[in-house]
Formats: sequence, C-alpha cells, structure tokens
Amino acid sequence: MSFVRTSHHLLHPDSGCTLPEHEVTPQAVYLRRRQLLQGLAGAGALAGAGGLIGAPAWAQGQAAVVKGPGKLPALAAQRTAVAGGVVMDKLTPYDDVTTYNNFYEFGTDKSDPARNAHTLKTRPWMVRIEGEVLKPLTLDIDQLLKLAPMEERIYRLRCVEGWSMVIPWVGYSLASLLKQVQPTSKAKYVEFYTLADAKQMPGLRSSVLDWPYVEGLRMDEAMHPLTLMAFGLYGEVMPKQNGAPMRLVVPWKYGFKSAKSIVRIRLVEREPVSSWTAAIPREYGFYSNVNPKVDHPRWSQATERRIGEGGLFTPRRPTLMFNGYEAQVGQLYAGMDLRKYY
Ligand SMILES: Nc1nc2c(c(=O)[nH]1)N[C@H]1C(S)=C(S)[C@@H](COP(=O)(O)O)O[C@H]1N2
Ligand SMILES: [Mo]
Repeated sequence: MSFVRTSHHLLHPDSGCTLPEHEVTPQAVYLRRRQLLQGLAGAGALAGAGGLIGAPAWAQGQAAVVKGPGKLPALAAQRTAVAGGVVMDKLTPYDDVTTYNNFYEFGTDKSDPARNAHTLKTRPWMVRIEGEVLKPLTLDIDQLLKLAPMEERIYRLRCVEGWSMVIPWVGYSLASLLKQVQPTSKAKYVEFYTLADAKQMPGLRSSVLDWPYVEGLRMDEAMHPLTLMAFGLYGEVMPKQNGAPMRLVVPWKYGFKSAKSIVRIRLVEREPVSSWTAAIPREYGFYSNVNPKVDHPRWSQATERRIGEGGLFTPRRPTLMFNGYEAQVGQLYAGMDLRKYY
C-alpha cells in the first residue's frame, strides 16, 4: 500500500464537541414545502421556459446560481418526491457542490476536479449495458436523457471522510434504465465503470487507484427507487467535476459508491470488487452503508461536517443511520451483521 493511497479520506473528524442538532423540520415548514412541490408538479406550463422546471425548490429562499454548463434540456416539468427522497436540510451552496469534489481521475485535492475536468469530453458519450441480460444495449447520452422522466431529488451525500452535503440532483431511478436490458435470473449484482482516458483525465497518471474506477451494488440495491442515475444538479446539466454526463447517486452509502462519468454497466453473478475495496480492503468494504456505529479503522463515523456550514470549528452533526434513509432501505439488510458486511 502506497502512501498516496492513504491520502484519500484524510479528513479526520476534529475532536470538537458535537451538539445534538435536530434535523427535524417544523411541521408548518414541511407542509409549506410539500405544497410547493405539489404545486410545481402540477404546473406543467412552467416548462415553457426552455424546458426548465418552474421556480424550483432550491430557488426559493436560496441563491439560484446559474453559471454552470447550462440548463438540462430534458428536465421535465415534474418534481417527484419519492418517500424519503426529499430532505428538508438546507441545500449546500452550488459553489461548494462544484468546487469541493472527489474525482481522482482529475487529481486528489478537493479543488483539482473543478480546475481540471474541463478536458473531459462528454459528447458524444456512449454507455454499454451488458452481462447477465437478455437485451444488451449501447445507448448514447441523448437516448439516456430521454429514457425516463427527469425528477429532482434532494439527497444528503455523506463522504466516508466525514463530511457531507445536501444536493438537488436531477435524474431518474437506475431501475428505469436496468429494466430496459431485461436482467436474467443470474444477475445478482451490478458493476459500474467510469471512463478511463488518460488523454482527458490527468489523474490517471497517478497510481492512487487502479483505473478504471469500478463500483458495484447488489441487484436489490440497484433496483431500489432511491438509487438515482443523475444527469444534472441544481437544474443544470451535470458539471464535469461532479461526474458528467451521467453518474450514480446512492444516498444511503458513502459517497465513493456513487461512481461518476459512467461508460459501462455490467450485470453479474458475483459480488464485484470495487476500486476502493481493491486498494484498501480493510477500510472500504463492498457495502459501505453510512453507519455512525461502525467506525472507519482510522476515524470515527459518528459525526460529520456539513460543507458550507461554516469552518472547521462549526459543530459537527451526528451522522444518521443509512444517512437518514433507514426507513426506506433498512429492510434490505435485515438480519445482516453490518460490522462484518461493512
Ligand atoms: N469515477 C469516480 N467517481 C467517484 C469518485 C472518484 O474519484 N472517481 N469519488 C467518489 C467520492 S469519494 C465521492 S465523496 C463522490 C463525490 O461526489 P461529488 O464530487 O459530486 O460531491 O464521488 C464519488 N465518485
Ligand atoms: Mo468520498
């Protein structure tokens, strides 16, 4: 194991005190927000503005910054709140979401992806879906954008390093995509492969990980409605540093499970070996569910620092079981020893 490898996930929780912060949203606020969401869902007419959804939730009372790669063309006039898919936490500012990134293909510092990812060529972009399926498919990005209605999903993202964000993603359930290829009964897991092109990705010169970046999910995790194939954030086309043109978002797992810039999806019979597990198996397991009670070998996972909420001295928040999505996904792991299957 090289030293560079351990440079990932170096942000140890500082030992500052932890206040029991309540994430409970007052009922009145919650109801108002719900009405807003429902109102927008019905307001199809708002789509007139260049296919943009009408005044989105994140534009209400929060700075709606539009300076990224442009509006997501296929974003429908629809916002769907899957049970648990909407969080009431304050959104992480756009600037933080797009300048504080992990995308090692573009460098290992948090600011590297925003600086370097402009060389990523996101068109044309083909995605191959194959393996234990009846109908293997190669789809280009325009077909993928049109494959299912786009939804906005506000999810918490919890990095294994001990920081978190709240991001309004745009995309659709991965299940919509996987159904197209008709998985066989042998399809027990799904593997995701990121693009690995040294000409576009300067980080590939480093051997910090074995490229391409590979991640995996169990089939039931992949088919779970919360598992999102995301094409944008904050109503915009996905910024390159966030994994354009298409990245996975699995909100109840540590961030590294959410592979970026996906070019290949394979349905397989055996449990995949993901890049981080291959690099440091003792520290990064296949499941990597967010769990405040199972510590990383080098730091506690009990609390987290919410990016954009002030500096290092802002009290850390308690980390929630399954990142707060226990009601939705807990039963997937019924009877499993979560220490063993970390
Ligand atoms: N291909 C690829 N995907 C990746 C990573 C990476 O280095 N390469 N980093 C992961 C990690 S550790 C995290 S926390 C999230 C960060 O996503 P964000 O930069 O959009 O917040 O992306 C994940 N997906
Ligand atoms: Mo991460």
